[in-house]
Amino acid sequence: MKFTKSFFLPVLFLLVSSLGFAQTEIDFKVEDHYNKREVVIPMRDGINLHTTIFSPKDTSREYPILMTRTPYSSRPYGKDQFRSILGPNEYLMKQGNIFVYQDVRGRWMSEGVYDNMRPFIPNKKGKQIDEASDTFDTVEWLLENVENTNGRVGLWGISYPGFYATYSLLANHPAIKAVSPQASIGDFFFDDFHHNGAYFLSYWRATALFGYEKATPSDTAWYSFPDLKTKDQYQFFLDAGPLKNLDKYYGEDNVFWQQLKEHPNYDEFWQKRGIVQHLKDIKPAVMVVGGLFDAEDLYGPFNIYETIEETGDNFNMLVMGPWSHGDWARKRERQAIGNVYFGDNISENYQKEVETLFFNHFLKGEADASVPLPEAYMFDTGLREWKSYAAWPPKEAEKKTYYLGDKQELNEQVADLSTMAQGAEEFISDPNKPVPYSEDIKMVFTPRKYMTDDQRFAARRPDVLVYETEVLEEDLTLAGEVLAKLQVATTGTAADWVVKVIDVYPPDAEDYEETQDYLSMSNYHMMVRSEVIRGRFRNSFSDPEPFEPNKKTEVNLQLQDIHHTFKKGHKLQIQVQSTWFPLIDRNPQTYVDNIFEAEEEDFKAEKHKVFHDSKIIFTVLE
Ligand code: PG9
Repeated sequence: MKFTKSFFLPVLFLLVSSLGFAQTEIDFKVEDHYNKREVVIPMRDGINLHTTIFSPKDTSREYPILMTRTPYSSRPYGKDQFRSILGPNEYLMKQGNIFVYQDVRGRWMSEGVYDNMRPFIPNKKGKQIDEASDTFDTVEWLLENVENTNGRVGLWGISYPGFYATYSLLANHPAIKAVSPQASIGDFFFDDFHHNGAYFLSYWRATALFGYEKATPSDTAWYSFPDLKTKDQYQFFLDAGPLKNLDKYYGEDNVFWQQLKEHPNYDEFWQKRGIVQHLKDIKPAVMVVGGLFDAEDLYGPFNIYETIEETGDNFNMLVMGPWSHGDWARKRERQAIGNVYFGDNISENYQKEVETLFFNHFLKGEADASVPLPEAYMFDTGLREWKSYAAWPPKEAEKKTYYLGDKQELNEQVADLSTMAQGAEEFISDPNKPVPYSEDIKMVFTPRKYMTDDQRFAARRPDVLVYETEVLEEDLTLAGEVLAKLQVATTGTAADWVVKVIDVYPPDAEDYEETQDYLSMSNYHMMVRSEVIRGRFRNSFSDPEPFEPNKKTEVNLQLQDIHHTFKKGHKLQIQVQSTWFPLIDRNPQTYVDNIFEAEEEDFKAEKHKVFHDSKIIFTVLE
């Protein structure tokens, strides 16, 4: 945010927000307060998009339009079928807005052909379309055909709808005044289906949801998920063997599965589908929202916020809470992820005091710099409290280097780096006995709980290296990115590298209500951040290269930002491993051009080394 504005005072912010809310009714029924209208809106190329409009029955005043565009359907369809809640939260619903839900092109009741992460076309000609032109044409139609609008439009969306909200920033429609991309996909090579080139095998079932085309508008699902006849995801995917064996579940008609297989590198196919690169000189007010433990889309929120911040002078803020994917939109008294509890009413307070304030200010209010919201509203997941910053990462943060030292110690100081550089830890990485990413057995649509799960099960495996500090004598706050600069070698010609940042709780840590029975928070190894890079992409995501066997090689891996205080009495731990199954697919560890075409015999156990001059560079707030 570049506005010069009054210094942000938390007490002002809380005061304004508490005054802004009429007593909400206890039992609010949408159909008692809103009229529903279902229309098809023609786009410039003649394709009709199914759009549902909810207008307040009270026509004594004007309202902004708040819209979301989704590939997941605007259900329930039918004039007298109503959702239980409209909009991003119940407060905005009860205060009165015009809410619009649209099936994006090629999905559900809309016409056209779907294109995953449809590429943005900067200088569209004639009837050329993309999601920006579809948004522009929709806004034009709504302003001309919906009564009681105040002429201002806001958009919001979580995950894929967050991508379409982000995309709306490129529509350049003057009526679009406020956009909140939430857990937005930024780029499918770094969000969801891949992380730094490693294919997320755990998303394989989701390919059914996005891969099949439909010929006509449909109010029922035209796709189905494969019946794998087991709930044991690790065993299923291990028994399946090389990725090519999964073809028996998806045919040529699964367009997205074919695209995933044909584009294993960050080639033009993926590059042109990334949205972050286009977010320059943005005009509408933006509030980027995400979860610090969001397993699906973390790259998106941080990189969308950062790119807008670097290139625009609009109001642009970041909110990152102790949330998994989309938690902030749910009302849950106790906010917990897996075994770890973070506090009460965190999502409700955010909805009431941040999200509603943002949209009211820019869609109904002054829409200027006076908005009492901070540049970065960040939850410290170690202290379990919110912090407000004038910049993200905080300008006062500094880089601090730790080494993956001898005796698997995580050292800030090293005596003799040249000696260190000769030493290394080594382990056998066997793709036929990969490190599980979780102790959980069940097949899930997309894994989430592992983001805070206990990592002791991994720490006790010989193919996981563990480096940790002494018990901390004072709090250590990480606020920003983590950069792993590994020095590695392998007897093979290909390898993946996984780095995990772990908060080791003290032996006397108390259990939470949510802590699983077989576990205890005593000595809990809480995952705080984790990331993987497919080693072939260490120098370029577009031009992969093999490792030279036994040659010491640098592999740099950027982990997504952290905002976590490792409290006095805890330990900071780093784990390094080369398999993470079946979160990601197995690397054969023999270099092949395309792992989707690897053969059984390509998969070989290899000896990997991590040298002691490998380092982790943290962003630390003193
Ligand atoms: N970004 C999420 C997702 C995309 C593709 C597959 C699975 C999940 C989402 O839109 O929920």
